[in-house]
Amino acid sequence: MLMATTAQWSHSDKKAVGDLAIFGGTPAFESPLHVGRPNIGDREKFSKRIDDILDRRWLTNAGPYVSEFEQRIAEAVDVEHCIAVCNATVGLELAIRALGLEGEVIVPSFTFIATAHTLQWLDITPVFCDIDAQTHSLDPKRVEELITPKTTGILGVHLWGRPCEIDRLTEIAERRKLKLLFDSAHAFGCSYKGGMIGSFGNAEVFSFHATKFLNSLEGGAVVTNDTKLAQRLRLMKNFGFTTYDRTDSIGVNGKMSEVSAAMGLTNLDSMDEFVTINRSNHKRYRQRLSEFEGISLLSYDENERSNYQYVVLEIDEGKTRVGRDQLMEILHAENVLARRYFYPGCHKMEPYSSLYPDAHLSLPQTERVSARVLTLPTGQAINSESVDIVCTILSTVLNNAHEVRKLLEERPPA
Ligand code: T4K
Repeated sequence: MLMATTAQWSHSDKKAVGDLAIFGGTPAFESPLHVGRPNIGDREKFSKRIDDILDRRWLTNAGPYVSEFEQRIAEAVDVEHCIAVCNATVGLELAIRALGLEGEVIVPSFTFIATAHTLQWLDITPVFCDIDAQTHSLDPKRVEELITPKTTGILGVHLWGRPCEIDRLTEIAERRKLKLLFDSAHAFGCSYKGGMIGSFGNAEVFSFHATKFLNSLEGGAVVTNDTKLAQRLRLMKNFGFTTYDRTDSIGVNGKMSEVSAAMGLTNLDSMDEFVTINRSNHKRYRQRLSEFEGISLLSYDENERSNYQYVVLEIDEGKTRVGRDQLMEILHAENVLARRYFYPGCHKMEPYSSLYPDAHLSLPQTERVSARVLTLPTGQAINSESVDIVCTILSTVLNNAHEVRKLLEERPPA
């Protein structure tokens, strides 16, 4: 198991404003504490699988480890078909094409840019829909209002691994005869009303990127209970080949390699350990941060299964006095690389900000939430001591907010 990043301070330090690295103190951590530091399972098991791959000289193209990985993912999320792919972005593109989406697709703007790019890449208009401020996911009421004769589908995102309002989206999609696809990049191992994420809509797409709770170095999977869709996806991810020298339709190279599958299998073996660590870090952050007015930690439903992959703070600057971006700067100076995912929202990034300059007018909650959110490090590389130090830094800042703010404002321009 990986050791946590070395701290230069114990959590009893950093009690005074002058101790903060941004004002000249020594950074709390020698090396950076990342959001998205990979979880890594048993190295011996991984090495043995790599030896097997080399001995077999079967490196990619539907090798035995990819097949085993697909089978185990399908079992884990209780779905009939799993098609492993090289990453979730390509997985989404394949699913969008295989489902025959075109025209307009309704999608949140508050998500990683890949969600919107997969539509635009295929010349489909991403129609940005506002989120619900509580769930951070598509607001079903707003979805309904955005449906036009050109709409062919809804692409929901289970942001932070917390499920969308799946029942309501399913009802809308069925009634309005739309396809329903989920970007489940964050949600492997999570459940909704007792059913595993992966089994909803027409298809769902997981990411197994290095930074994800479960990684296969790079990788992803499309999961579905639709047998015909699964057959189409299998052909499409392998250039459209139906036999050695025949294609019936267009395809691409979306295959997962054997080395990626070996990493995915190794990490699947350790998945329970990863959940336990994330859960315990999350609980520790909650205990330490609950006393601060103006900071709320997004919760996971304890009646469902969750991977607790993200530690997401919402900062209400009116109460904390120190803003989200100032807090991030202070943490970065301490080598705590907090991230403001998914700021500023896809609609404010190119090409969308030029294509849809007025999009912000209908996205008030997206704008509000993306200005308040800060994600903190968690995962196997973070232990409770690191969590305590991060929280001590935050508490020093918040308990001395007026002084900190004044000192920040007095700094000479960079
Ligand atoms: N849909 C959603 C909702 C997504 O969040 C994503 C990906 C996708 C679709 C597409 O999935 P893939 O096609 O990637 O399978 C990172 C990831 O690259 C991206 O996969 C992920 N979402 C997103 C939320 O986070 P960046 O731009 O923040 O990556 P980067 O390089 O800044 O890395 C994040 C942190 O992790 C850094 O502090 C460094 C650390 N890190 C990273 C890597 C790769 C490590 O410590 N070790 C590593 O090997 O996007």
